[in-house]
Amino acid sequence: MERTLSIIKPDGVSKNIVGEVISRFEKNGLRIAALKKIVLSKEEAGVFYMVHKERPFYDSLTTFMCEGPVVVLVIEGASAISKVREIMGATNPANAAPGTIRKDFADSVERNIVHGSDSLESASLEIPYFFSRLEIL
Ligand code: 3AN
Repeated sequence: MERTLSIIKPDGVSKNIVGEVISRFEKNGLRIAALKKIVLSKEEAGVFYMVHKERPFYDSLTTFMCEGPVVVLVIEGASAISKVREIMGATNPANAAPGTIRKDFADSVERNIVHGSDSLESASLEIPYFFSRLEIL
């Protein structure tokens, strides 16, 4: 059993596909262990994406991430980390496999609808960034 952090980004929320994204996780046997809708500050988005600090898209990415509400989720299940990433599709929607969330809904490599932790180590840092122990059921 694994837990992973997912974020439905501001583009996913404004396209009104929160339910669709969650449904794709649930239909693949994953369970929602925690969920909330929040608005990130530029600083909070910046800390979350700190690993990309030196990348040319860091400023634009962190501005995008706080342009509107996001839905953050803890997702639980067998191989949850790799399953969520498979359901999301490749970072660039142009390269994403058919039937993935990013292929179906993303507008660009930056505005790509959804985040999913990329490793056990990232998940173990990202989950407590948003949720306390008491909020994860
Ligand atoms: P993933 O979300 O697929 O793990 P990462 O960790 O490489 O991808 O990138 C984090 C986020 O940064 C992506 N979800 C996307 O929003 C943005 N991003 C990645 N690469 C680019 C790029 N070349 N140009 C603009 N934004 C990017």
